[in-house]
Amino acid sequence: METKQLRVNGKRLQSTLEDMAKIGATPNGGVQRLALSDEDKQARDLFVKWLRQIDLEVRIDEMGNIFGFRKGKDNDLPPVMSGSHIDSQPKGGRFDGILGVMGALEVMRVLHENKIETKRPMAVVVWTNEEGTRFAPAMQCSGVWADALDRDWIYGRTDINGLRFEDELMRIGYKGETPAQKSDVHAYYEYHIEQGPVLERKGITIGVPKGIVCLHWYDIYLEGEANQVGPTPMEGRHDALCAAAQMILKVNELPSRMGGNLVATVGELQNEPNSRNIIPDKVHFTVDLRSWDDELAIKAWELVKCDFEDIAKERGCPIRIEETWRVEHSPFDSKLVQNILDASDSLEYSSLHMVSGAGHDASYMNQIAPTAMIFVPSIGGRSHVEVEDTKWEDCEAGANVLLHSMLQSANE
Ligand code: HGY
Ligand code: MN
Ligand code: MN
Repeated sequence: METKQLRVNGKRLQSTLEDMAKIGATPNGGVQRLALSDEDKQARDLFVKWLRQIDLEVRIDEMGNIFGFRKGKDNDLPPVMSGSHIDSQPKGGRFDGILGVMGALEVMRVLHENKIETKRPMAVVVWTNEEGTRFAPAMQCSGVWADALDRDWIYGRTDINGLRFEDELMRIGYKGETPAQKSDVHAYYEYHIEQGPVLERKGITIGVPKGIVCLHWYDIYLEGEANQVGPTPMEGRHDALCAAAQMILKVNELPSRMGGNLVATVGELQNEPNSRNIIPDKVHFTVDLRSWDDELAIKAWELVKCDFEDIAKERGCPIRIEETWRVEHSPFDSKLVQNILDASDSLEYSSLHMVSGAGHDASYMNQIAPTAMIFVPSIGGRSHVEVEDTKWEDCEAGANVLLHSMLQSANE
C-alpha cells in the first residue's frame, strides 16, 4: 500500500488503551500506576509482550527505559524514535503518558502488518518515572539518558516510605544491562494529551507545541516547637504549619507579582505530628514554578525565597530549602513541527500552534535530538485526575499524525 494511504487502526488503539487502563484501575475511572510499583511492572510486562509480537528488538537499560527497535533499510542511520511514559499520578488518568506509548506502538503495528520498509530504523520508547510523584524529580530517566541527570543521584532518590529508586527498579525486574546513555537520534516525536483547555475551547483536533515551559521544583522544610495546644499561649509559639501557610500564600501571589507568564503551585505538604491537639513542629512542602521565560522563573524564586526566610525568622521556625530540580524551557525543532503541521493538513485535521505548560520527556530529548510533540484535546481541559478523558476519534487522529510525521522523518 502507498504509505500516504496508511492509517492507524483506531479500534485497536482504543482496545490497547482500555487494556492498559485495567492495570491500576481506580474506583472512579482513573489509574494508579506509580513508578516502579507492581502496577507499573504489570503494564511494562504487557507492553514488552506486545513489542515482541511484532518482532521488535527489545532493549531495557539500567534505568528501566524500555526500547523496541524496528529495522530499516540502512541500520547505520540514527533512528526515528517516539514514546512517552507508562507511570501515572496517584489518582491519574487513563491517557496521560500511555496514549503516547500506545500511539507509537500502533504506528509500529501498522508498519509491521503492511510490511513497510523505511530507510531509517525506528524505535518506540517507554521512559521510566516521567511523573516524579513517587520519586522526585520528574522526567528522571529520559533525563539520565540525555545525560542531563546523574544516574546514581536518581538511584538514591527515596519515596515517602524511604524506599530507594534503584532497589524498587530491581524489585520489579527492570534494572537492565544496557547503559542509559544517549545515542544519535534523527528525530524524536512524543504524542500526548494536551492536559489543558485550549484545543477543546477552540474546537481544534491537533495541538502542535512550539515547546515546553521551564520547570523548577523546590522542597521546603520547617522546624517548629511542638506543644500541647491547650495550655500553650498563642504568644511565642513556633508553629511550623502557620509559617508554611503564610509561605504558601506568597507562592500563590507570585505570578501576579511577576506580571504573569508564570504559574506557581504548592502541591504537596507533610505536617507532623499531624495531631489536632499538638502544635505542629515539622512541615515539608513543595514549590513548582513554570514559565516560558527561564529568567523570570529564577527571579520569582529569588523573590519568594526571601519572603520564606523573613517569615521563618519572624516565627522562629528554622527553614531548610532544597533547590531540587530545574529543567530549562525547550523550544522544539522547527522542521519536525512543520512535519506535524503538514501531516495534520494532509490528513485534513485542524491544528494549532501552542505552548506546553506540562512537562514531558520531550523536554530532555529536545536537548540532544530534533524533537517535537503532538497534542490532542483533553475533555474539560482536565488531567492528572481520574476524570481525565479524550475522544477516541481524537486519539486516532493524533496517532495518524504521528504515523505520517514519523514516516516523513524515517525516509529522509
Ligand atoms: O509535571 C508535569 O508536568 C508532568 O506531569 N511530569
Ligand atoms: Mn505525561
Ligand atoms: Mn503527567
